[in-house]
Amino acid sequence: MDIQTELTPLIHILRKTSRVTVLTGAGISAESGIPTFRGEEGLWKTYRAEELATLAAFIRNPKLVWEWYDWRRGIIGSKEYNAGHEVLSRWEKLFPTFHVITQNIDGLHQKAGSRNILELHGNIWKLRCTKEETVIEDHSTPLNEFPPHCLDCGALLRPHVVWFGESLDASILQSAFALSSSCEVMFVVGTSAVVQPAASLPIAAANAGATVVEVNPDPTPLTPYVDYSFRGKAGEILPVIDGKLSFSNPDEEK
Ligand code: BJW
Repeated sequence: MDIQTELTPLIHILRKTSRVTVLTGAGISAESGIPTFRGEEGLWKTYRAEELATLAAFIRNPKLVWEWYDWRRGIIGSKEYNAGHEVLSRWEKLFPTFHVITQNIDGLHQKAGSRNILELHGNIWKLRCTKEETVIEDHSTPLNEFPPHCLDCGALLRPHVVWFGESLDASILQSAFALSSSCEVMFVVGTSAVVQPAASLPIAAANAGATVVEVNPDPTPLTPYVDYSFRGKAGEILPVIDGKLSFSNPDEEK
């Protein structure tokens, strides 16, 4: 079935929908030039998560971990949001209740103008004191010091991100599950849906009766459970949905 035909029933649903939640992953930023984690060109092909994205790795070698994050800050800082981020920012004004839950730490949803955002895995522009837990925002690339230290107490600063084996912020996670189980439509955009607990959010939405829509060039473990699966890039599929939503009659405007 071509995308236009498959879209028609979804557009009818979206027209009557007031509560939409979107879960995004690295794939939505891929078209901005930010590497994803998994897949042929993903970061985990070249770098070992155990050596760079765990607390044990940071304790063992904070300088190495910070050099890797500084390199990624350099890449992310030089990139712009894309058409996929833009559509989601527009939808915040279109639907009465609209939230983005992102696994991304790149801040591109905010840059695109989205405001109702939950960052599940933190933000690469924030640094956290390992002693006092205070969080500061710092956009300098490169950082002034490797590893950086807290200006107040001198303790090591760490990236304010969630590494493997670490718990997500409890109130953010609680809100994410609440938004997932109370929405009428959930979009799942650009995530491999393998990392927990984020991957459970669309299942919570489906279990609560939401229509679940996946946008991804590749199938994921979630694909068998979704209602609509659009195989393609977020920056191409989301504008098509957005364009069709703005026509008065989705059956006529193809
Ligand atoms: C496009 C595209 C385009 C390409 N358009 N799409 C229960 C069961 C099993 C394991 C666990 C479990 N609970 C916890 C775990 C352990 C672990 C986990 O899930 N492991 C699995 C890998 C097996 N989870 C955790 O440790 C979490 N903590 C936790 O649960 O605490 C409690 C606990 C601890 C220990 C045991 C039990 C409970 C924390 C997870 C933290 C994840 N952190 C990272 C790094 C963040 C910081 C950083 O960036 O440096 O988060 S890892 C990495 O994966 C990053 C991402 O946010 C996350 C998800 O990746 P994402 O976004 O899906 O990206 P990709 O690359 O995987 O996929 C990209 C997709 O885009 C692909 O599908 C492409 O096809 C697609 N795509 N171009 C649209 N243009």
